[in-house]
Amino acid sequence: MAFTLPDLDYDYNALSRSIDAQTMEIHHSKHHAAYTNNLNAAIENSELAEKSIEEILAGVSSLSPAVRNNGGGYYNHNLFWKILSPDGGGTPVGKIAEALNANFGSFENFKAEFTKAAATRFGSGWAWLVKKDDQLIVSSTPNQDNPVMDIAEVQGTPILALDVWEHAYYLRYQNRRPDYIAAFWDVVNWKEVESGL
Ligand code: MN3
Repeated sequence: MAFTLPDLDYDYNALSRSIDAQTMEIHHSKHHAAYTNNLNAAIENSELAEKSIEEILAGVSSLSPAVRNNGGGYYNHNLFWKILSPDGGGTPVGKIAEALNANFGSFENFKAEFTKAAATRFGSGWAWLVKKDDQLIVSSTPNQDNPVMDIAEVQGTPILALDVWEHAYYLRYQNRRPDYIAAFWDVVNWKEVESGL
């Protein structure tokens, strides 16, 4: 069973208050498609082809760089598209708000910690909100690594993700990663994030 590039739940221009349509189109139809195709090529005719992406990533320490990089790229973007929405943004309410308050003191504290993780990740990588047992933790990873991988510093289930590769923001924001991070909050789908709790 080959992995397939998921369709987005919204149009490429739907998030344009934060992310422009051309960036969305290239990011999904070229970058994410390439990770998907390269992952399939890397696991073809091996026992990995029978596993879920989570199972593959959980054992990635003993697998090839091609599986690590493309499997991570496949998984990470699947989550990223899901936690974005044209109806997103604002201040979270309900269970997710309670969980953020319990773990970080306040939504503003959480936002500051996540923003810092995204801004200070050197080079290409991701910022995460990770569910680990009953705790929520902010972390970041280089390249296409993620918290599902057995090589990650903070391991668990990511419920919020931010891609800070330059391909995610350079057309509109150029070198201004902090502006891209600030705009990201306006399109976060908190209902989807909450579903990961
Ligand atoms: Mn990307």
